[in-house]
Amino acid sequence: TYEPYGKYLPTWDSLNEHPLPKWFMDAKFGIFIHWGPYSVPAWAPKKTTTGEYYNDQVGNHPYAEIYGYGMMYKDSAVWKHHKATYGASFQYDDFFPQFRAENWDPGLWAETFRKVGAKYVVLVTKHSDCYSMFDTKLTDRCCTKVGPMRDITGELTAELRKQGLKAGLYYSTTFDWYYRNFPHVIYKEFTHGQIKELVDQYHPDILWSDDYWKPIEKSCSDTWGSKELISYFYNHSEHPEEVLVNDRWGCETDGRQIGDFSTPEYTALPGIQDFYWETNRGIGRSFGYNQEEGEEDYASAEELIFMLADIVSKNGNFLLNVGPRADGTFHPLQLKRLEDIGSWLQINGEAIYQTRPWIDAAGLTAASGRVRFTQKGSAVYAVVFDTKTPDFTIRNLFVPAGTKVELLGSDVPAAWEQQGTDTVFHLPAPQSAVSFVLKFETEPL
Ligand code: FUL
Repeated sequence: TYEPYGKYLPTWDSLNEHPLPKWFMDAKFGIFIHWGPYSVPAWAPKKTTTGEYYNDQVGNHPYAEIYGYGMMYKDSAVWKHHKATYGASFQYDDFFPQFRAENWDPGLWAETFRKVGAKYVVLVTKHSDCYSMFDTKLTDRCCTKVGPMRDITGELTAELRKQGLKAGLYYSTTFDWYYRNFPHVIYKEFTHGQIKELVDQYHPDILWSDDYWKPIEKSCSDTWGSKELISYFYNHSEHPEEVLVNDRWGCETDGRQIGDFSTPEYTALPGIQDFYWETNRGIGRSFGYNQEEGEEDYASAEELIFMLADIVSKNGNFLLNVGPRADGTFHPLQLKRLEDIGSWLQINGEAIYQTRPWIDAAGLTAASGRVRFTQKGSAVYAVVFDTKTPDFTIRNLFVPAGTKVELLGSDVPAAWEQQGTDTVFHLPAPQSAVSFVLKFETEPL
């Protein structure tokens, strides 16, 4: 039961009044963390049982965090792997004692995330295995009672805040194979109890729900009482206008966009969007650590930097996932990707953080190089990809006379001239970087 409390009522009309916090629009780059007992088997197929690349079927899906679900599907790739590796009688919960986080240093994690340029982190506090990565009174299947014997969420959120990072918490509701056969009312009570624990104990900056995006029961317009949960979260936050929720709440909303931002997964939206959004994805094809994946499965640093610039140019954020190993360390290749993004941001972050979309998101060079635009104050930025020559042309770009053009990270101004509807640039030297940024500043009139 919810007492009427605070400004936000449990109605979409009231919740839709909630403003999008500026810090989120300024942040642009966040880190998602999928870590838990599924990081022990750390396995998902790269190929299906019939040999083609993985597909979306349970047990053949590339997401290693849903291992416990896949192992229940007889003859699936995960089922076969599980039987061969651990034996048919080994249950998912038998992984709990092996999930020990023995080398976990939350201070080092938080420092790493800050150094690679992330401004916020979203931690999975409970995935569909219903193992809680926080201190909960509502179940014994949690990190303070079996496994690490530490409060993962409590320790990490404290360290993130010491580093000046915002702390978001992810919670999976519908995709729960442990409680799924419980009566709906009991599961709903459990979910509400746990989410209230998260809010009261850790004061998240983002509550990132993972539910079906539409109701699972047609007749039910709000499967889990999401409106109550969102209003509870807003109203119980010290600064309700500084926190936010995503859009995965299992609700029928008459076609209205709900929550503060939308969450496309492994994809970017086309063009500049009015409703703020955040793409989430893994470095490879999985969120949870998949030991099958290596260099060839991971997106390159260049691709990831392109995704960041592309998303930001269209009014979004990039939430890039790391899947730590069971002991609490990062795979060196995943860490390297983050560090490469961080090095690029060191020089070019000015074109990303605190920017807003320009008139156009995308452009092309005459040699078909990809260009993404952003703006901040009186400056416009062009993030240029696929271009290693010192002289190149950006098509359909008009640069007003008197504009100062600067190559970020260099002291020498870039020369340019207008040629018809295009602009030709002459950089002091060929660029070796995967991508570079031109900054345009026009004297205010
Ligand atoms: C999806 C889940 O099924 C994945 O496991 C992952 O958590 C992703 C962020 O959301 O819906």
